[in-house]
Amino acid sequence: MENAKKKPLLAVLGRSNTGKSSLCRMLAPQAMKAIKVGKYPGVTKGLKEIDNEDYILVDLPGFGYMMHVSKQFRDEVQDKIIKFIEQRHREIFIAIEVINIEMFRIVFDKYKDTSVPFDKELFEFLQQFKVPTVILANKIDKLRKQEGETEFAYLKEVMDIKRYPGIPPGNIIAFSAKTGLGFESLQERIAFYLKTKRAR
Ligand SMILES: Nc1nc2c(ncn2[C@@H]2O[C@H](COP(=O)(O)OP(=O)(O)OP(=O)(O)O)[C@@H](O)[C@H]2O)c(=O)[nH]1
Ligand SMILES: [Mg+2]
Repeated sequence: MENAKKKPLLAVLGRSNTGKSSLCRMLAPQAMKAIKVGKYPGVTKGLKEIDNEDYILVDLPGFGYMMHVSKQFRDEVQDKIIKFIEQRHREIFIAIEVINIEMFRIVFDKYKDTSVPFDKELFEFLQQFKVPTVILANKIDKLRKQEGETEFAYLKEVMDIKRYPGIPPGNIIAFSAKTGLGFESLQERIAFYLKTKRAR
């Protein structure tokens, strides 16, 4: 038990309904039943920690709209996510920020002229704490090949990760929890950061 507590954390973050829990199921198939997945935003309501051999997998609720809950509950959930990052960032060996690439441009462009859009804000927040971060352009299977490439290029351009020397270009991955596209690249990144964390 004592040992389990010392395992580093893999945190899965992002907006609601982007496929965070679906990704967690891929990473920990043995815990499939304990991880809820659903069609509406707001399925995951609390932080779910799953012991996954070398690390603790943390499936978090989504930022933004949640169905079937009050605004007060939603605000509390969002507070919890922020506190989790602020208080436990040293334990996180990798954060995976999951984006729904099908919707990314629409949501991003809506806010880009008036504020820092949320997806970028979350990434920057994690960088303030120097948390190694991988961005997944999930649901790429929903777009035609050409469109997928265009949207993925747009994501890379606006997230502008090259401003962060600690984050290599390979940390943005075109992904599909449905087809498994990108899963090998992600696993390579996870193994890399796990090894790096151990060496620290
Ligand atoms: N086509 C497609 N659907 C996906 C993919 N990943 C997830 N989904 C679907 O998207 C919906 C939301 O998935 P979840 O994994 O529950 O998303 P979440 O980010 O955990 O959602 P919240 O917990 O509500 O924030 C489900 O209907 C999934 O089956 C994907 O790569 N492709
Ligand atoms: Mg979820």
